[in-house]
Amino acid sequence: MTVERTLILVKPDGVRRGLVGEVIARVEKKGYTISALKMMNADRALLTEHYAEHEGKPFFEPLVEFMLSGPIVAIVAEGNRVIEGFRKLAGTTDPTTAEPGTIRGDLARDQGTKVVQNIVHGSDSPESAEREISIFFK
Ligand code: DAT
Ligand code: MG
Repeated sequence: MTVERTLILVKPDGVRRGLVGEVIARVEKKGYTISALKMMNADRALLTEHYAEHEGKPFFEPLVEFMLSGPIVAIVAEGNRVIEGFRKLAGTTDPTTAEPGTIRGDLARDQGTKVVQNIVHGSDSPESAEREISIFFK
C-alpha cells in the first residue's frame, strides 16, 4: 500500500465562488483524509517557488497575478494513491474539455483570460507533493 500526501489548493476563483466546501466534500467523499487546512493570502515569493517549473512561460505572470487576486485555501490530503486520485477528481487543466464529473469539468469554464482559471491545484508527483507541502506548511 502506498499511503501518500498531496497538496491541494482552492484557488482564488474557487474561494470567490464559494466552492471551498464543494471541493473538500468531493475529497472527503472519495475517502481521502484531510490532514491540514488553512485559508491564506499567498505572496509573490511563495507562488514563484510553488510554480517554479512554469517560470518563463507566457502564462506565468498572469498565473501569479491570478493567485494573488484573493485568498486561497491550502489543504493536505492523505490516502493510498491520493496524488493520482485527486488529479482525476480535479480533471484536466483546460476546464472546457475537462470531463463532466470532475471539479474542473463541472464547475469551471475557459473565461478567455491569459491564464486558465480552474478552481484547484493538485500536486502531480510524490516529489512535487512533498516539495509543495513544505512551501505551504512551513
Ligand atoms: P495543472 O494545474 O493541471 O497541473 P499546470 O501545472 O500545467 O496545470 O499549470 C498550472 C496552471 O497554469 C494551470 O492550472 C492553469 C494555468 N495554465 C497552464 N497551462 C496554461 C496555458 N497554456 N494557458 C493559460 N494558462 C495555463
Ligand atoms: Mg501542475
